[in-house]
Amino acid sequence: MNPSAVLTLARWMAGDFSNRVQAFREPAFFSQIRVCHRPLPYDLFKGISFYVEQAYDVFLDTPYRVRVLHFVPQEDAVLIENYVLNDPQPFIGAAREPHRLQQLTRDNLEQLVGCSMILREMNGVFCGSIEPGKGCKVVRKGQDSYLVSEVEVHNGKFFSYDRGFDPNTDQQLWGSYAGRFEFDQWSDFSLEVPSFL
Ligand code: CYC
Repeated sequence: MNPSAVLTLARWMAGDFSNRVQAFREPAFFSQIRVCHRPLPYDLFKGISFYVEQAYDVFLDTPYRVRVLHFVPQEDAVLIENYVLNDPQPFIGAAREPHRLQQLTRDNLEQLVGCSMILREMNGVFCGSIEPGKGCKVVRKGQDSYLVSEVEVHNGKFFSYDRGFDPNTDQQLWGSYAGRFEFDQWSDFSLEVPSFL
């Protein structure tokens, strides 16, 4: 993917997002969730990366998913590697207090193998899914699952659809049963995205 498209994707993803509209429309199916993608300093990976907190709106201070995403440009796509923090505790809340992210170093990060997303641009939209192979293992409530994830990124909103499936029966074990989450941008951090790759 050409560098300017990679930067456009990063700028569109940089922000605080909420599915409030969807959660009010279909409260039985969608909790109200916030996803905050905070750009990290260029030097961390010598490239584009984000610190991510995903939380129930009512428990914003205790996110249920804290990750780092690293963009790896490819010939005609961008690979987004997903990382966990070995010690997330000192960083909780830093998505909205970005000066604290200066303390984040690579030795605190562990890549989730098999869990990279592959995104391509089509007609001014970025679409992607988990890398093939059913290799993204997620253990929830003591049960093994593999992740199927799809994402679509627009200017000002994104859609995501994460589900876990049983490795033996391919039955869905967790995630949305009513289609994708629809997130609208509430804050814009695009000016914090590095201006080069
Ligand atoms: C897991 N969500 C994941 C994983 C990926 C993504 C790759 C597996 C690795 C991990 O545990 O982090 C999704 N990663 C992405 C997307 C991008 C990316 C979309 C593109 C930018 O780089 N997910 C939602 C809903 C919510 C949700 C709002 C309710 C279904 O979009 C939850 N995602 C969710 C959960 C997990 C997950 C609960 C498993 C985390 C775990 O328990 O380990």
